[in-house]
Amino acid sequence: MINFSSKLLALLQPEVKIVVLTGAGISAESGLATFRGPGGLWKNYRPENLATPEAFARDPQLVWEWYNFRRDQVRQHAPNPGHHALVQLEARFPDFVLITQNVDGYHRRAGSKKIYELHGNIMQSRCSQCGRECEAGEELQREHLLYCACGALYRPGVVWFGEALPPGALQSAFAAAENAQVFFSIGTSAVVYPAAALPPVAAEHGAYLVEINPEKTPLTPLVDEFWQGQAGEILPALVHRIQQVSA
Ligand code: BV8
Ligand code: ZN
Repeated sequence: MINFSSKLLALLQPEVKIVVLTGAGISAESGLATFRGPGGLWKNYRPENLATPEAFARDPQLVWEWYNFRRDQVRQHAPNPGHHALVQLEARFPDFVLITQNVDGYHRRAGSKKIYELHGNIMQSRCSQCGRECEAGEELQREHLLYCACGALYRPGVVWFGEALPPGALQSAFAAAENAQVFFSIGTSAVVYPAAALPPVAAEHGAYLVEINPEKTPLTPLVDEFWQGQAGEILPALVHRIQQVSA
């Protein structure tokens, strides 16, 4: 069990500025495959080779097959206690911001409100020509491909490797990281940029850095506390401990 330090518990006063960055690991206990862990492969393809504009240009049908498979996974599973514990933290701390690399929409589904989705949302589609956006299922389907009313192909509403992140969300995420007093990096391998730059930026600006992951990552040497384990167990325990000390 994690022994939450008195130093961290003392920092977690009601007015504290908390920022949380999550990655695919927080959805692992929901049953969704992570990118780089076991199950991250799909039909022997690596995500990095499919989540690119080049892959979509080369074989849109294959890319859509992968995204439709992942959309079904998202529909079949649900947020887990880790997502719900973050909703409780947001309710307890007014100055709380959640930044996610995940595209599964599980934080919003669990009830989180102040979210910056850096890599988009898999349950949305965007026209590759006119930019029109729609929810999954509203597209015109022909064979395995999805078309916009303008006749062009829809693409999944996510940020692919080599593509710029949504500028608004990215700027807000860095501004939040620079002002954070406590920054949690949860369930991310900390290798995908620019998201992976957020925890070091927070630390450089004086934030107390906490990492939650069953494995060490390139970020681990930088953090103030490394809690080795599953987010779905550690986060509810943290919420419980905070309730105890403030009771
Ligand atoms: C950009 C959406 C420029 C799509 C995703 C060389 C060096 C440095 C950078 C680069 C480089 N070559 C290329 C780059 C840039 C590249 C990059 O960083 N590549 C990496 C691989 C080196 N970045 C980009 O291309 C970005 N764009 O730079 O554009 C630009 C600028 C201006 C104008 C034009 C262009 C775009 C990056 C976004 C890519 N899209 N997703 C989709 O999902 O289909 S990224 C993808 O990786 C997911 O979003 C995922 O979330 C993200 C990061 O992975 P993680 O979330 O960390 O997941 P991972 O599986 O890796 O790790 C899971 C962790 O959870 C593990 O540590 C595991 O131990 C842990 N875990 C497991 N179980 C649990 C757990 N933790 C807690 N509890 C558990 N139960
Ligand atoms: Zn269109």
